[in-house]
Amino acid sequence: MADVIASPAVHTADHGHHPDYLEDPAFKGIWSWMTTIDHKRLGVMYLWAVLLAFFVGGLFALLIRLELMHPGEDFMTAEQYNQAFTLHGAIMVFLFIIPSIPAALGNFMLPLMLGAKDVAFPRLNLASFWIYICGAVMAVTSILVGGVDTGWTFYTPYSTTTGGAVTMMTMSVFVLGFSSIFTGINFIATVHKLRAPGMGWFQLPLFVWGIYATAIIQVLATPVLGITMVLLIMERAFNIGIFDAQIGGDPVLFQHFFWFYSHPAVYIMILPGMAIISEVIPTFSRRTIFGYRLIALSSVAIALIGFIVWGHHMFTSGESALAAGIFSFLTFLVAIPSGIKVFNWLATMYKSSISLATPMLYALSFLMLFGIGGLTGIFLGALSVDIHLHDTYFVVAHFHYVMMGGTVIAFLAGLHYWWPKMFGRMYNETVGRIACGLVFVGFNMTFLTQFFMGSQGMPRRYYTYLDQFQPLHAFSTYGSWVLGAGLMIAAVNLMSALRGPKNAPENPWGGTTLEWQTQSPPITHNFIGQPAIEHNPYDYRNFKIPTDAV
Ligand code: HEM
Ligand SMILES: [Cu+2]
Repeated sequence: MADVIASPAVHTADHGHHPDYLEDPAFKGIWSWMTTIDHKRLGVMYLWAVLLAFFVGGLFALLIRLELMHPGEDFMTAEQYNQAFTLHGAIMVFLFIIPSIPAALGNFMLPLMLGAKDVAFPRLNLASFWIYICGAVMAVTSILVGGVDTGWTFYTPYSTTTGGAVTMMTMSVFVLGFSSIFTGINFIATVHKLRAPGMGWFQLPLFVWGIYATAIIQVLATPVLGITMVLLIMERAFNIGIFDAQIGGDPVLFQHFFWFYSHPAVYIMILPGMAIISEVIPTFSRRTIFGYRLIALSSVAIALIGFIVWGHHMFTSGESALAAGIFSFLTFLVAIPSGIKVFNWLATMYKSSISLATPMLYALSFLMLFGIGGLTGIFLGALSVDIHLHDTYFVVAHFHYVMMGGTVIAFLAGLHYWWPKMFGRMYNETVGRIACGLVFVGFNMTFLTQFFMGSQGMPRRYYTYLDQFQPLHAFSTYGSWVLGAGLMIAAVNLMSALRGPKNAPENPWGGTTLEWQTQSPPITHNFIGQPAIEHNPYDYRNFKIPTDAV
């Protein structure tokens, strides 16, 4: 790793207190927020929007779980149940999890970590936000004008023949895609062009590498989803026949198009989560990260290999044995760069004095839950096993362990890690830890049971089931209540801190990356003068931990 460039730090404290981005008199009033080109304000606006989407998606999840408490119709008809899981999945994927870390936390932290005043294209950043809002309004409208019952995957031929607001929902997915693409373009240009002097690629914080790899997928894969949605809308409107077998089309072709985007898309969801864990673990282990370069490059490796495994979603769709064999082999390959990250995180903690603050508790939860999610992915990548488990609750449990147990838990780690920096307030640590415990226990109650049900043949997307599954379904539902309670307590704890005084120090956790060299919350233009690279990221041998760090 190249030597550090020594020059005087430009800690804002040296220059007295300056108005922060939240209270800057130059930017007062709701209009200044709606037209802001400040990456920090846009990050915060995305944060509230994705948290609202998570809340709505979570409500649908609790309704699904409540209906599944007993076999047969409890308070939903079969049709309503189909709509509920479709909306749960679509909202959670397109409105919450894809923008959650890159557009909210990434937008706020990326320029700060690079020592820049903003992203490369601030106006495009503002436009991306409003395109996201337009897409969200269209998605919500589709709920109100008939709903969608196709599943979040919109498979043909059902999606081209069923009623409801499929066209409106797929239009909203098409629109949301542009917000994702533009954000990706913005972040790639920012990392290439706005790094502080002396910050080479291997001086970048690992969060930046994760967001950069994610941006590559956002720009390359999302257009494929856009084209797929347009073809589906054309098929519904004009029966052009591309997915209609009766007139020479192929309904399975839709699955290839859809998963060519949606498998890389799962890395748009998990890579930013992994990137947060690479920030939190060295900080609370007070230890230089193990294998910095391998972690950095494994993010890019995951992004690239992720483009060549989509066929593992179609092992039971009549795919040729050769194609299935190749996709199965390539799927195992993805486990290698993911394994490198997990190994290096564990090696970083080995024999270090770990501080169990809330962000670190979530990071440790991530390691366990993502571990289970990743390993069960290997089960599903094995042909003979997947033939048995495809479309069962084993698959539902697997992707919730990766999406919820992985990304959402990492999102919570990042939120608690950067909350003092974003809003200048510390939250109640004890309540934070209790909420984390409830989330961990509730999550495993909800989803661990689903592995057992799935391996015994419980199909997904059914509102009713054989009596033998009732005890496990009931336990899973109780778990979703504990999980919901934990998430609620975490949210109230963070929000109530906003009513308190700005008591957070510049660097409450003793982090080494540049965002901790700014005021809490940061000033409008982030730094006074050009911040300097004083040491490499996570280099605790050359870093003096501030006295007021917890
Ligand atoms: C908050 C706790 C959550 C609970 C209790 C929950 C529960 C469920 C359940 C029970 C199903 C299966 C429905 C069925 O197949 O009949 C499901 C499906 C799904 N969930 Fe979740 N979920 C949660 C969070 C999430 C999150 C954070 C994501 C983010 C990606 C997500 C994405 C999905 C997707 C994509 C489906 C498939 C929907 C479909 O089959 O079309 N869920 N969820
Ligand atoms: Cu996949």
